[in-house]
Amino acid sequence: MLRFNRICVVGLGYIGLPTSAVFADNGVDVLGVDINPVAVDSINRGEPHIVEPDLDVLLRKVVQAGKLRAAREPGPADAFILAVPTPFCEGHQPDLTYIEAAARDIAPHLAHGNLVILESTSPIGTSERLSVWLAAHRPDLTFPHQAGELSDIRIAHCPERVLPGRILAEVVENARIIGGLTRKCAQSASTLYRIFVKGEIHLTHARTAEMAKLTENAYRDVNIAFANELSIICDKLRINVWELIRLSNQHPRVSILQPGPGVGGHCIAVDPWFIVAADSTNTRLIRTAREVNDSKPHFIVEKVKAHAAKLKEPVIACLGLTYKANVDDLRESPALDIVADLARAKIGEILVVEPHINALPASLGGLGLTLADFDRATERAGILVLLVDHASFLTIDHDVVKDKIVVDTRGAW
Ligand code: SAJ
Repeated sequence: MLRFNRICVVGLGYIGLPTSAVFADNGVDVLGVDINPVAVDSINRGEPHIVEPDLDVLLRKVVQAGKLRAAREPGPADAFILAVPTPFCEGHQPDLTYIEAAARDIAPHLAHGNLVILESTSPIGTSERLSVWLAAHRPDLTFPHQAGELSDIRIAHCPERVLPGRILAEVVENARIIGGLTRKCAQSASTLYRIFVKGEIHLTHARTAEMAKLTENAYRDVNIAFANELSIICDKLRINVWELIRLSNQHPRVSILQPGPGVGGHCIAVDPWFIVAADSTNTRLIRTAREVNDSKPHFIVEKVKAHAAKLKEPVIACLGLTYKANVDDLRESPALDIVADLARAKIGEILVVEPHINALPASLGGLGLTLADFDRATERAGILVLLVDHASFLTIDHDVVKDKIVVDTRGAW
C-alpha cells in the first residue's frame, strides 16, 4: 500500500490552493507550485492571493505549522497533483499547454511508485496524453499506457466539483469520481483522497471521469439556457419570468434554474465546449445552450440602450462585475461584456460598482470608466442595471429605486 507523506501540487489557484491547504491540515507535507511569484510569496506569508471564505485562517495555520510551502519549481514527492487551468483557444478548442508544461516540470522529479493526478477539467483523453507526455521525458520509467497495471508510475483523473464560495466545505464533503488509467491507478488515487474526503468515492476509468466532469457542467449550462431563453420570451410577452418560474417549479417534477445576464465563471461557460470539440456533429443541444447563454449579455445591452434613448443625459449605474454573487472572480463574467459594450455605445455616463475588487480589470481599460461607491452611484443614476446579486446590493432602500428605471438581470429586487 502506497503512503503519501509528501505531495506536490502544481497550480495554486481556486482549486490547487484550497486542496493543498486541506491536505496540509490533514498531516501531509505539501509543496505547492505556481509560476506567479506574487502568489508564491503571498502564500508563504500565510495570505491567500484569492478570496474564498475561511481559506485565510486555514492557510495561516498550515503555513505557520510548516506543513505547506509554496515555490516556483516542483520537487520530489509521493504524489503529484496537477491543478492548472485548461482554457480554450480560437474556435473553442481546448488549450492543454498548461498541462503539458506541468508534465514537463514534474517529470524530472518522478520516481518509481509515484502517483500523478490530473485535477484540471480536461477534454476526453487528456489523462492518456499526460501518460504519453510524461513517458517522453522519462524513458527510464514505465507508464500506464505502456505497462498497464505493472507501470512504475500511476496516473488518474480526479476532477473537483467544488462550488466557489463553499470550497472548503465541499472539497471534504462532496462525492468524488476518480478515474484511473488502470484499476490500480484509481485505487491508489482513492487512498490519497481518503486522507480528507468524507464523501463517497467512486472509481472508474479516466475517460469516464473526464466526461463526467464535463457532463455535470454541460447539464447545468443547458438548464440555465432554458431559463435564459424563457426570460427573453417572457420579456416579449410581458410576463414576469421570476414569478413564472416560481409557479412552474411548484410542479413536483419541474425545477427550472434562474435566468441571469449570461453564464460566467471558468467552468460552466467553458467545459461544454470540450464536449462539442470532441464530437461536433452530435452536440446540437449542448452547443445551442452555449450560444443561448452567450447571447444573453447582448439582450441586456439592447434593453439598457432602449431605456437610455428615452432620457436626456442618462446616468447608468452598473451594479456588479463578478461572474456570480459574493465572489471576487471576474473570469468569463457576462457583466464585464455588458459594461464594456454599454461604455463603447456611448449612450451616457456609466458608473461601475463592484465592492469585491479594488481596481477595474484591464479589459475595461481605456473606456473612461472608474469604480463608484454603491450609495452614490444608485443615488445619481437614472438607470440601475443589477448585474450581480451580491448580498450587499440586496438591502437597497426601495425609496432610492422607486423613481428609477431598473434592469434587474437577476430578479433580486
Ligand atoms: N447561473 C445562472 N442561473 C442559475 C445558476 C447559475 O445564471 O440558476 C450562472 C451564475 O450566475 C454564474 C454561472 O451560472 O455566472 C455559474 O455559476 P454556478 O454557481 O452555477 O457554478 P460555478 O461556475 O461557480 O461552479 C460550477 C459548479 N458546477 C455545477 O454546479 C455543476 C461546481 O460544482 C464546479 O466544481 C465548478 O463549476 C467547476 O469547477 O467546474
